Amino acid sequence: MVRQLGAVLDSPRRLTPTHILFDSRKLPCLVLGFRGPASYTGQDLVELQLPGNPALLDQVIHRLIQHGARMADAGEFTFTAYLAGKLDLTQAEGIAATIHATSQAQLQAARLLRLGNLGTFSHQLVEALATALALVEAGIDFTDQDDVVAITPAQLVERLTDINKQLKDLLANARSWGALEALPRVVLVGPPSVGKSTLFNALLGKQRAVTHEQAGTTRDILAEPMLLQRADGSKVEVMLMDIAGLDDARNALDSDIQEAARQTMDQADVMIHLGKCEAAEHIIRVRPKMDQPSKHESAHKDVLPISAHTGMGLEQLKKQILSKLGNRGVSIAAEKLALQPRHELALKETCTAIDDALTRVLPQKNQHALDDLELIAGLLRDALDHLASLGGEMTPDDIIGRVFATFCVGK
Ligand SMILES: Nc1nc2c(ncn2[C@@H]2O[C@H](COP(=O)(O)OP(=O)(O)OP(=O)(O)O)[C@@H](O)[C@H]2O)c(=O)[nH]1
Ligand SMILES: [Mg+2]
Repeated sequence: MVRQLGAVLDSPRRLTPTHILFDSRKLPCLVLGFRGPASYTGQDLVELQLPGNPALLDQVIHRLIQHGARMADAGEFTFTAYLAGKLDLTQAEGIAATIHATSQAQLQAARLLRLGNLGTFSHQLVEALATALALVEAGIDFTDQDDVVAITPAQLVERLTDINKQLKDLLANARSWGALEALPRVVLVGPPSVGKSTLFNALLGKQRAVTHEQAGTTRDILAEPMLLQRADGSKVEVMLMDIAGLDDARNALDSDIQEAARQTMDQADVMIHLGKCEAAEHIIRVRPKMDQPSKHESAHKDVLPISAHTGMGLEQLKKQILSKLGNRGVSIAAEKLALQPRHELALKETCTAIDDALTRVLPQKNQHALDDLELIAGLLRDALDHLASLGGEMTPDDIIGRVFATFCVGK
């Protein structure tokens, strides 16, 4: 087997069919080799592709461990790739965020991190800031040669202002990761059996909730991300929620179920009400099951007639949800960076340190040479430390540890 693996590395990136001998049974196996440094971690890598039976995989892993292999730690593959310079810290965070993403918006934001958008941005500014610092430090070394000025105060102001503007623009234009986690909630509300869960499924386009003619089918809170398309083609994501029908509680279980339903209603950004209710700013009133011969003559003009069975009125309902949401939906169309708290902190601290340096340099703007060189250099070094911690060019070990601790085993 080991000899075979060596051969696989000689013709990398090609699937080689083989088998593993297991207690005289032959287990089919495809082997894929990656010769370092052209691999994920930069090392020589061999991937085994086996029939996806968990018990079988356990046996193979056990056998490999008996022959000297070991399990990877959480995030070890990506950490090794990071150490080999294959990706920067923000890209590693993008991979962790992809693994944990629960919505389209999070997947999209994770993709931008993974592609290195934030890393490339910070790397360019690290270069610019390091150059400015080097020029200031050159002044410290040549203080006795008055006519030699590595950088004039005016030039330094210009460079620092430019860097600060780029940082502040990014902070102003990016959104925070927390906003992605808190998708606006659109809650389906009404009496039992009115058709909430059927509408939930119809809006999602999949059978997510159990539906039944019997009242009291839904007992728990169901939540599922839903994509809506605006008139301009951009997409927004909301969390669609289905709850138990509102009813009088007959026992302790009922009252817990009703309490959970009411709490969910309290947190709703938009409510779709399928029963009788008072009008309110965030409520869309619908009249369900319009495909059935109706007992009532016609619905009130503010009540949208729909049928989850035929799809009638559902497009109008989606439009109404969008208009009630205004700009609260989480947009996923824009190639907009989302910043995790660590990123925001590092960017803000960089700005603060540069602002402090500028406060020192600005009054000297018309001078030929800089005063307070050591102090200014110190502030710029602070700024550089914060900025370089973003991509991991200079990062205390505890930050690196925290980033990789969020991975699951084997990634
Ligand atoms: N004809 C017709 N029947 C519908 C429609 N929507 C739901 N139903 C039926 O109404 C019954 C109740 O539907 P559910 O979606 O389970 O109702 P619910 O409001 O979620 O009920 P609870 O979870 O018990 O509160 C089921 O038999 C559905 O098939 C519709 O648009 N047209
Ligand atoms: Mg239901």
